[in-house]
Amino acid sequence: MKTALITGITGQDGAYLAELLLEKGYRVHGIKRRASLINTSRIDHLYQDRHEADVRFTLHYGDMTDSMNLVKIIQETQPDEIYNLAAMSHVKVSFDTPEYTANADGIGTLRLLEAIRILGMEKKTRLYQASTSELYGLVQEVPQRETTPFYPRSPYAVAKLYAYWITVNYREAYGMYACNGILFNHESPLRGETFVTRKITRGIAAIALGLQDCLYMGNIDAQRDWGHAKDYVEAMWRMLQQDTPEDFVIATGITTRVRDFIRMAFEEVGIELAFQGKGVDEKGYVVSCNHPDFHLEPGKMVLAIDPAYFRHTEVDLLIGDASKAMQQLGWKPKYSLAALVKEMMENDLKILSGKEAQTSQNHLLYR
Ligand code: NDP
Ligand code: GDR
Repeated sequence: MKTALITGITGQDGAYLAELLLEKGYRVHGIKRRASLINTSRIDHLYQDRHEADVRFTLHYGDMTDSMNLVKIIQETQPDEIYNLAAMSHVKVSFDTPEYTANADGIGTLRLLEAIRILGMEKKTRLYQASTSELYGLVQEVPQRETTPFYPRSPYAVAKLYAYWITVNYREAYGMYACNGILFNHESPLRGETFVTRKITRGIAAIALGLQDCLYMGNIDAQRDWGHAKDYVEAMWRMLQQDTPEDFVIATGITTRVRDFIRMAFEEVGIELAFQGKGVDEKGYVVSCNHPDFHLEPGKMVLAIDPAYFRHTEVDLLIGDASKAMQQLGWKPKYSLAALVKEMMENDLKILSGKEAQTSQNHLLYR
């Protein structure tokens, strides 16, 4: 039985990856941070009481900023594979917390690599590093592939650039099996509520249910290559099963504007949206609402631009070329964007229809 250690197991990808590895018969250890409230809602269905027989799922308290803790957990768990998914992963928040982001996302990766080396496990333990399409930043070439030059545009992306190169360096310097998955945006019903897709589906569900008046957005002209997180964790696993460690782009090859994601999500609740104007003057109005369950007054403003959500430096266009992964890993995405939007909308309608009324000020809590 193989043993895996997942950092960031309480996050979106950590939850899907833990599920996948348990299905494959792995013993799974995860690192979670101590929080004042329980933060394991995405993985509670996997929890096993430690007094049960044949426990294959175990959580350990830890943090990417704590070297000694990481050494201890790796020594205790002796993993065959480590998936480093832990990160302060919000691009806009990284402008507010740049030093912490560098520490957790950049130096945190170094701490893991050094822990493996200090423990003499560099020939046993394989490492997956959660690299990102944010590394490409300011457009140099499209579609972006493994050879496209990087030009990071946020403290988050710069921290991830360090993590990318230190992973490559440890592979070359110490012969470690360590590789970077350069993953483009991937979403799901488990996506954090402050990332754009989930903010949209949750906001629209709240509007349709009469719990919120208006969705306040930032730059809706940004273009993203969106896939489903379930497909992407499969690629992570495949990267660690090869004969030699290499870096791979994982993407769908299709890019979509944020405004078109918004339009698709509104369509799920029968609302047809007319965009008027450009940039900060942009307003959306309900033209018609034909859904039997939802009734909104015609002409009601349901979308507005709030510059508070603009970024100091933006990544305008991401579109990935995953042909290397398709050829070498035999990977390809199964979900379409339409299926993803539908699944996310259905999930948020279900969650919010069982909830207390929210105020239209809720958007202030989102980033
Ligand atoms: P999430 O934000 O959903 O999850 C991040 C995880 O990291 C959470 O479990 C979080 O814990 C944990 N974490 C944050 N800081 C620390 C820390 N200092 N020490 C220990 N754990 C920490 O991210 P995703 O699941 O979406 O992404 C997984 C990884 O992949 C991240 O590294 C992200 O940067 C990267 N990535 C994501 C992409 C995407 O589109 N989703 C695309 C490309 C890369 P807690 O629950 O306590 O907050
Ligand atoms: P991103 O994801 O920055 O690509 O990073 P996010 O969903 O936050 O933004 C995508 C695009 O939407 C625009 N946008 C808004 N974004 C947010 N969050 N809120 C808004 O109101 C809003 N309005 C417009 C953004 O400006 C941006 O252009 C994600 C994270 O998961 C990273 O960890 C990961 O590395 C990359 O994807 C690949």
